[in-house]
Amino acid sequence: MIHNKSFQEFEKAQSRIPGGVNSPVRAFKSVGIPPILIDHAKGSHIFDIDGNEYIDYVSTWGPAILGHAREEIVEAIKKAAEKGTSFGAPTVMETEMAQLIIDMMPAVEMVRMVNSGTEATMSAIRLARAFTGRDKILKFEGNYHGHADSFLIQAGSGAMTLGVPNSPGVTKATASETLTAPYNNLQVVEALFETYPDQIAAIIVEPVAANMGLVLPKSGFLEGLKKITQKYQALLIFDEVITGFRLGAGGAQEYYNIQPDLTTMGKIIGGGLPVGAYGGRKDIMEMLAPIGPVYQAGTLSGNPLAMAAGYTALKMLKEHPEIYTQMEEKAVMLAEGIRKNINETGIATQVTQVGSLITLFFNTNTEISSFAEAAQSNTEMYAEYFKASLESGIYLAPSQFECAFISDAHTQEDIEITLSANKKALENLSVKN
Ligand code: HOZ
Repeated sequence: MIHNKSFQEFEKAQSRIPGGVNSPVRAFKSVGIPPILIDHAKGSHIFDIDGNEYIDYVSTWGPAILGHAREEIVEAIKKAAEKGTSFGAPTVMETEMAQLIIDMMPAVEMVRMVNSGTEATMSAIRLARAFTGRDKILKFEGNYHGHADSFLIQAGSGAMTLGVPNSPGVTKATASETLTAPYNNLQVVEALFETYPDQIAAIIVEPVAANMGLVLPKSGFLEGLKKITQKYQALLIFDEVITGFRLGAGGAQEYYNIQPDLTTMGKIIGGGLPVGAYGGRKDIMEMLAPIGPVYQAGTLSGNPLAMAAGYTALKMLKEHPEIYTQMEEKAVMLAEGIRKNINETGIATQVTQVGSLITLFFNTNTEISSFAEAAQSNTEMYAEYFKASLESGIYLAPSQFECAFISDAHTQEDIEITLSANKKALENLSVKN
C-alpha cells in the first residue's frame, strides 16, 4: 500500500501540533511507522487520504458502534444543526437524553452531561469527595480514566503505551491522594482500606479493563469492591466510558449485575460527537450546583448537536437488543478464528474477548488479569503484526494496550477477510521468530 500523502501531511502536522496529533496513541509511535491520515469512513470501513481502504477495528475507540456515518445519526445531526449549533441554555432534548440514560443504565437515577470521558471522571471524583468528606481515591494499575491529574498514576492507554504511566506535571500532593492496587486483587484493596479506613472517598474502576488491552474482571472481583465500599462507607464508581452501552444496553453494571454508586460515561453516548456524562444515586447527584455546593459547568455541556447524535444512537441500541447478540456472535467468530490460527502457527499469544471487545496479546502468560501481566507483552511482535495487518487492509489499534471494537456494521465477510489476514500475519511472525 502507498501512504505518501499521509506521510507528507504528517510531516507538516508535526511542526504545528505536538507530535503531529491531538491525542498521543494516534501517532503510531509504538508501532514504528508514521500514522495514516483519514479522509472518511462508512460502515465498518475507513479510507485514508491516499485512497486506501481498511476494515476498521478502532471504531473511533468505541463510538462507531452502529458503524461510521450511520444514516440515522447523520440525519439527526443535520436536523439539529439547522436549528442552531449551541445555545448555552436548556433544551427539551437534554431531558429526553437524561431519561433515556436513566432507563438504560440500572444504577443511574440522575445524570449530568459533560463533553468528554475525562470531564466525567474528574467531576465524579470531586462529587465523591464532597459527598463523603474524604480526600483519597483508589484506582487500579493499568485502568485509564482520562487525563485529569488524579488519574495519571499507573495509568493505562496512551500513558502505558508511551511508558509514562505517571505523568510529570502532576503534583506530589495530588498523586498522594490517589492510591493504586493491582486489578483483580481484592486483598490489596482491603489492606488499603484497613490502612486508611476513613480517608478513601471512592474506588474508581473500569468494570472491564479495556485500556491495557482487554483484561476481564475475575469472578467475584466487582462484587468484592461493592462489599468493601459498603463496609467502609466509600463510594463505588464504575468508569463505563468504554463498557457503557457496549457490553449491553445497560453497560457492565447490567452485564455483571452490580450497582455502582456513580457511573461515568462517554464514547457511544455521543454517537460520534464529543460527549461524556456522569450519573448515579439521586442523593449524591443532588449535591451538584445549582442545588448543591459542588461546582461543575460547561458552555457546551448538553450541546444540541451532541444530544441529537447521542440520543439517536442510544435509542437505536435500546430498541434493537439483537444488535448486541449479533456483535457478540461476530466477536466470538473472530476470537475463535484467531485462536485456531494461533494453534496452527504456534505463536505465544492470548486472545481475550467479552461482548464486542477483543484483544490479541503477544504474551506468554496463560492468563492476563493485571497490569503487570499485560505489560509483559511483546510489543515488538505486536508492532510487526500491526504493520502486516495494515498492509492487508485491516486497521487495528496502533498499540498492544488497546482493544479491537466490533460494530453493528461489521459483516461476516469482514470477519473472514480479517481472519485470513490474521493467519498470514501470524505465519510470517512464526517464520521470523
Ligand atoms: N484514549 C483513547 C484510547 N483508549 C485514545 C483516544 C484517541 O486517540 O482518539
